[in-house]
Amino acid sequence: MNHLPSSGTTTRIQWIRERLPLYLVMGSVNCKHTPEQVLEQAIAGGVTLFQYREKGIQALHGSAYVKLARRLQDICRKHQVPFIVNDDLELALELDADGLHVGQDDAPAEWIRERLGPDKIVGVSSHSLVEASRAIAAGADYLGIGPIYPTTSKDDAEPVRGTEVIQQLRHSGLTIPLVGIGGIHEHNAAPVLIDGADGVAVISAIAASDEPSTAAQHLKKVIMEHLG
Ligand code: TZP
Ligand code: MG
Repeated sequence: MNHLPSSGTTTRIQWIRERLPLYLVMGSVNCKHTPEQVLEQAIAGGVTLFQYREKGIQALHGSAYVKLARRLQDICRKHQVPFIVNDDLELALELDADGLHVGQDDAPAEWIRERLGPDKIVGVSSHSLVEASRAIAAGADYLGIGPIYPTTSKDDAEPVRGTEVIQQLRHSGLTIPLVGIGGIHEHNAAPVLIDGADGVAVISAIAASDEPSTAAQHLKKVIMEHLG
């Protein structure tokens, strides 16, 4: 990944924002083709950020889990796409990943920031203004907001929020980079951006597609039209 600017600077915020437009979140269970193929094709189609999220009943464990992470990280490095780990600080440290994404039920963001230091990206899932404000105070670089629409990719998903929560965060003056997540596809991505997100995070729209590259391209086109 190109160098992440120092914390607290506007260039860092801009750097993060530029990498959020099309954020692929994925693990082996989500993929119609091999995860390596999906990631390669998704990046070719315009994915700007990647999160390794190996979750679910069929998820890999132990050395298979770590080996897949390394292979996907190699692909990201080759294309200069930042590689973020979902909810596994030890893996993020072991791999020297570019960052970590945590949910509200995971380790506290303050602690994650302290352990990773200022030179890594920290993302936090937030569902309300209170959670968002807390995550910002804890040192989050970006927020994941959702589920925007109904999703079948997360077993313990919170209730659907619609894009209103994004509007609410922006109207309250929050300027932190943020992505919407949950049930986002080419046909419903526009309102997420119109209401104030800097990008969309998707699992199935790309990973479960027959043609991840085409799926990513189509999404990217809609996104860029609305990011201006
Ligand atoms: N967090 C909120 S919704 C969700 C996560 C990880 C799942 C998103 O998957 P999909 O397939 O894009 O709806
Ligand atoms: Mg989690």
